Amino acid sequence: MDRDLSLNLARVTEAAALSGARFLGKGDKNGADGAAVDAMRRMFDTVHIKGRVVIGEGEIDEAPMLYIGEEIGTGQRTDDAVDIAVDPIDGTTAIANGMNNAIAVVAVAPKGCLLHAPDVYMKKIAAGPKAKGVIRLDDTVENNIRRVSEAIGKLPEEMTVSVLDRPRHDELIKQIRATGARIKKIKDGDIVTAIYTCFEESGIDMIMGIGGAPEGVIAAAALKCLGGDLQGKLVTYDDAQRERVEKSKADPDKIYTIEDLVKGDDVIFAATGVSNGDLLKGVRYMKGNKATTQSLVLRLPSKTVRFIDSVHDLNHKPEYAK
Ligand code: VTB
Ligand code: MG
Ligand code: MG
Repeated sequence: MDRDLSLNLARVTEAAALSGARFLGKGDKNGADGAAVDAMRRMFDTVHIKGRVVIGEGEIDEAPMLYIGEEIGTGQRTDDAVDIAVDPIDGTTAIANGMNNAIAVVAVAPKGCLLHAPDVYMKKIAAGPKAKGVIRLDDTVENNIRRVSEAIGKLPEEMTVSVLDRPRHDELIKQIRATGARIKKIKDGDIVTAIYTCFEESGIDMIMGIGGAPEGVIAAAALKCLGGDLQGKLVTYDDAQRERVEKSKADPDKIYTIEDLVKGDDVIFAATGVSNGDLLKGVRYMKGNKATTQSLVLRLPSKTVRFIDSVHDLNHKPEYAK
């Protein structure tokens, strides 16, 4: 893929963040999502790719934009036939409640390289580069923590495992505690939290537990660029979810490695903070009708980790001005 696509993807996530951030603390989850989707879609219309959404806002009948299968981009560079995974806001509940860790995010890879994960759940385990190759979803929590502990040179007591704060994780939390490892519960945002495992200064060494399956593929794209590791297995709780898995080509029994989730040697990932997080600052509105954003852009072929700080003059971008 054209490496200059990176900057355009940053524009796409910046647009979603600038629009979604207006809703911080407003108690309007759907409003935030709608604004971010709309802004992301409009910015994609200016990008010279021939893209297809493989992970998006839902099926065609339930999502007006960025639905699965939607053709995206100007189509001008047909050599760049790409698959696109989007989450215009991961953390809409966080935005609605004025809480941390919401991001706007996209991952783009050559056609056929991203797992077309159905909108169900995924049991996940992820860790940073030093622990690459030692995590195994089919092994016990205790064994995984022990192996990661040895790989990263920290005692379990010195490690922090991040887990989504959900009743379904009560047993997992007990098992993690039994190893001595510390736990950081998160309300939302398991994409950005998986990314934290690749930045030692974040203090997060692993993530474990069940989150969204689409989020698992997007996180895998980032972790592959960052040299980290992730495995996932689909989880369903009701018939509707089982039907979605059946309709997809995904295998409900397979443990997907990071290479299965994101195939090949080319992927570009971009994320912009919507609300503040430990890696990316959220959108800030400044006097003089300006706003700042902070984005992370990753490109697998070069392994470049790029942070982009932008100041947006909203006088020149009336669509984001209030
Ligand atoms: C997680 C979380 C996401 O969905 O993937 C979660 O990281 C899973 O769904 O930020 P439940 O909320 O039903 O547990 C999100 O909260 C939203 O996409
Ligand atoms: Mg999400
Ligand atoms: Mg979302």
